[in-house]
Amino acid sequence: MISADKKTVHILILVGYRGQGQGFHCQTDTSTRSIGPVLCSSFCTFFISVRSASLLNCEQQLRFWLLAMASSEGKLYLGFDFSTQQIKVIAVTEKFEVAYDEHVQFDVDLPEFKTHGGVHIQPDHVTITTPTRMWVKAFDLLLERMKASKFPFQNVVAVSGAGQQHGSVFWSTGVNKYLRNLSPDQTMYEQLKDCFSVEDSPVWMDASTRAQCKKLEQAVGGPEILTGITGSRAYERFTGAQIMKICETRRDAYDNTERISLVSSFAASLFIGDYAPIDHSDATGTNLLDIWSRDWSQQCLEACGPNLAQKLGPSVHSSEKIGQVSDYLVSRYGFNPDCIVTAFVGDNPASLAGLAPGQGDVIVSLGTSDTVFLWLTKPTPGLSGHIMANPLNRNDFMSLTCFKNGSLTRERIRDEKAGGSWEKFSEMLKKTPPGNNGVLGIYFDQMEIQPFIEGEYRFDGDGSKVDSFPPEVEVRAVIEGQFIARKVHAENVGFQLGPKTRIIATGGGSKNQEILQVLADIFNSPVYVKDVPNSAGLGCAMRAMHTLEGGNFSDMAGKAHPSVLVASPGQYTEVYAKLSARYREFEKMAEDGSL
Ligand code: XUL
Repeated sequence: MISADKKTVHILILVGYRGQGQGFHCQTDTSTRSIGPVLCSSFCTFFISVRSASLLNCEQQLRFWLLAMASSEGKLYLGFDFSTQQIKVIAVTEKFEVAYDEHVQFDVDLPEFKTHGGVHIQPDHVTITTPTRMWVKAFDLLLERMKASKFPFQNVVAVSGAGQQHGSVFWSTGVNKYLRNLSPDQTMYEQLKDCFSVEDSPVWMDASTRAQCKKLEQAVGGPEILTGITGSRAYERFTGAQIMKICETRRDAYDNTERISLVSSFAASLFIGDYAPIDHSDATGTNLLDIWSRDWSQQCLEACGPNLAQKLGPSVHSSEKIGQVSDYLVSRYGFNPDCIVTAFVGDNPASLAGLAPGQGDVIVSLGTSDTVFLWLTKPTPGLSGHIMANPLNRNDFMSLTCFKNGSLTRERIRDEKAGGSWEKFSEMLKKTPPGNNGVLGIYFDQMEIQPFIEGEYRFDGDGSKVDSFPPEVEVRAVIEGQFIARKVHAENVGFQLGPKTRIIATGGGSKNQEILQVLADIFNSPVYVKDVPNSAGLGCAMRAMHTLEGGNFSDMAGKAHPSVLVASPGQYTEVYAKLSARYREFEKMAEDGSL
């Protein structure tokens, strides 16, 4: 029952025993929706008054109800995501229900910093930074919002978080004493705003370090050798080249830096009230960590700046407990002093955790650009893609390969050949056989990352170049061409198909059954879908839970968000082996310039 006066909505929820997994109906003036699962096993009544809640929708009401339950008895786990445009927080209960979420959007909530999309783009268009102190102010604001909504901080038993990868924070010499002795009477912003030797943090969008990348590769003996040590050749956005640039162009600032954090370990530092260690998975986004030993590589450190090992501090595995929440957070917000903090990680490793794969799984995220994550045990680092430390399993790896031409290209072909309709597109896809009678189409509307080319390339069954395909053939060609490329690059970094391989599809493109069938046929593996909004934040809340409670992460998290089988492979191994070999030849020709 819900009654409302102007400022307050009273929600009276009577929940009877219905067994776990069943839903209940939540009714508002505008909607009646079924929401589940219900947690209670006996009759219970909650009366919650929510101020200014006329805008509350059904889901929010349920969350406050879950929150109310948690305040009286339950444990909560928090996952933060310090991403490019906002900071988000998600709280989950022991049974993985999302009890709360909140965010601060930099451009909207902190307009005084004049960011666009959370960043400043300098006039050269390649230098892209974020004011470091804005992140501190945003964090204060987020915690104040949580406090204002009566968030039960005392119930939080474990916290972790993620940060946009590669971004760096430079702490001035001697400032750790401020971080360790924050006064609960003031905001963190008031106390930390002048603690940074470099005021504008380089972020992952920065591409201003071409010269430093070349130097780093040369210093270790070439791009292949750097890849063999760190899992990636030198990339402009990676932190090693960014640090080298600061050392070269702002030597005073470099010398006055006591600690360099990544965005993830910087955020963790605000939680523990001390410099936090960098976790292995995010450290593999710096070109400075040896992926095999998981220690900083002396050679790479020396190439990027003096005394760098000291400035970076230790690195730890992502599942490690790095401390407890600070006295500041306990006094100012009412956190439980025993609440543990698990190492913060990069957003991509955090998403891997949120999607809860198992060893050997392949995650294919079909979005504006397509990203393939692999859980690898024996990687073969190559010049395309990145090998990173696996955030879940200490000795394993993950790979991350991004393809710029994803759903926008699929949508263009849908618009041109299927009148803008996915239904028609699917019908057309069914009219052509798997393997498309040997034709191969490659569509790079934008300059692709690997191979580094643009344009459309069509080959008939004999491998001869042609100008066009019939509409149905084109529809299949775009999907097959893209997925064959995803598979070839997965194989390049060490992916080996096995009888237990599962493909987990996520993102907008994972809604189309026929497209997923092609994915299953090409990878010769079953395809599952998982719909996990805010996978990075959720992954961190689950990682925090795992550090505290132990056990097998994949088992634990798999229960939270079971994946649903949507497509099983047909028998097309040979057909696609031939097409994959032809795609490899195509990439070789693209590299030689002989296309
Ligand atoms: C990964 C990368 C981006 C950022 C975005 O290498 O640069 O995905 O992590 O936050």
